Amino acid sequence: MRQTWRWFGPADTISIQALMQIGVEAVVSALHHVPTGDVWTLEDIRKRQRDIAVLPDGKPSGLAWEVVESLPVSETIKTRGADWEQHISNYVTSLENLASAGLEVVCYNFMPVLDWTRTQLRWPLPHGGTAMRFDLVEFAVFDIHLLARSDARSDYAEVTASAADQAFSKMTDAEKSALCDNIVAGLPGANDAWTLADIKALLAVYAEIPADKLRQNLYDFLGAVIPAAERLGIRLCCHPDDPPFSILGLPRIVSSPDDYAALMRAVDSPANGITLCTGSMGVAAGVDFVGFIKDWGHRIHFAHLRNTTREGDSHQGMHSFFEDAHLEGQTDMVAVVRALLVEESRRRAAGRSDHMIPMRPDHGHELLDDIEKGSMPGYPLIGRMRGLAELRGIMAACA
Ligand code: DNO
Repeated sequence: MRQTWRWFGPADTISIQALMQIGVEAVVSALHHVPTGDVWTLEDIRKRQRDIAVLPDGKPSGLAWEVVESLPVSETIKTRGADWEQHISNYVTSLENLASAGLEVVCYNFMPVLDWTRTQLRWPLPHGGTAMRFDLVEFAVFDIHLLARSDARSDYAEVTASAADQAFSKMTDAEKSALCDNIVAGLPGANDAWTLADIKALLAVYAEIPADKLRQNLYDFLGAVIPAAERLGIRLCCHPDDPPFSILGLPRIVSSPDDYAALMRAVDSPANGITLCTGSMGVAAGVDFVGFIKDWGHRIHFAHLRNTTREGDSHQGMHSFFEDAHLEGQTDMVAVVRALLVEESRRRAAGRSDHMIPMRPDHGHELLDDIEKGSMPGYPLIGRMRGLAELRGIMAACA
């Protein structure tokens, strides 16, 4: 597998020189400064390529930008809003510019309103490091009391809703605003940062968009952009919903292997592919990753490898979880990597030029100096290095 690393651009506190020392083989990046829906210009894309390939002293880094994560899909496209055609045309222009610059793998997601979501960004672990966590009671505090969404209460088990009432009654103003920020202010790489008022306005729009309609909007988006991707030699790959269940009463339509099977069949083209994210899909109990890779591995263009552990009871598919060490959560990472390596050999035998699947160690605990250095939530240096080192060990042993 191709060992990649997510780099957030020149503002990232981790340098390209550091990636060279880590032994990263290629870089995952995005033009985070471009507002969602606007065109990514060729000039901007080339500048990011240079930032990666050329070190400040002018020497080559030996690294290149190989995966785009993400070219975000605007709310206008997801909701099929008034400027849909303009946004589609901008998306296609961005794909054309990426292809002109030689980029081929483009990740996106179709999560309504919120991209990945956690309630705690630095949950203390017994060993002194920290992990990210999604606590259902805290999320219910946000939904029922801070956002005050009508009907929110009925989405939770009574025991969760009353625990949320209790927790809310004891929270300080600072704790309330920290919880809001964690959920709505946008985690690294999320499409947009919102205010509570924005979220309320968007929820009103989605009140008219049940899951079937959102699924149709996804298929309409793909119907419009996949022919362009095919023409340009681009492999789009949809990232799953994180967490893989409905939140805030919003539909989530790319949460499970079955959702992916439907998505792959709806637009049956290699350009319509998958970002396998073990950490997102693996939050649901009983996901058969090995079977999924056997069935749909030929359409997996990118892999995010990380692990989670579910906590407590589940209600309507929702539950708490935390981000565990890469080899310690509930997903059998050895089995996943082995299955991906088998897929790679199938591709080699079939003569596919894309036989190396780019993978990245997704997220990581904050460990040692990460804590003092104040890294971006989920994206610390040492925690991710630990993850990559462990995954690299599995790859070497299974090769
Ligand atoms: C979180 C990431 C997501 C991901 C997007 C893909 O760490 O995996 O932000 O980049 O959902 O579109």
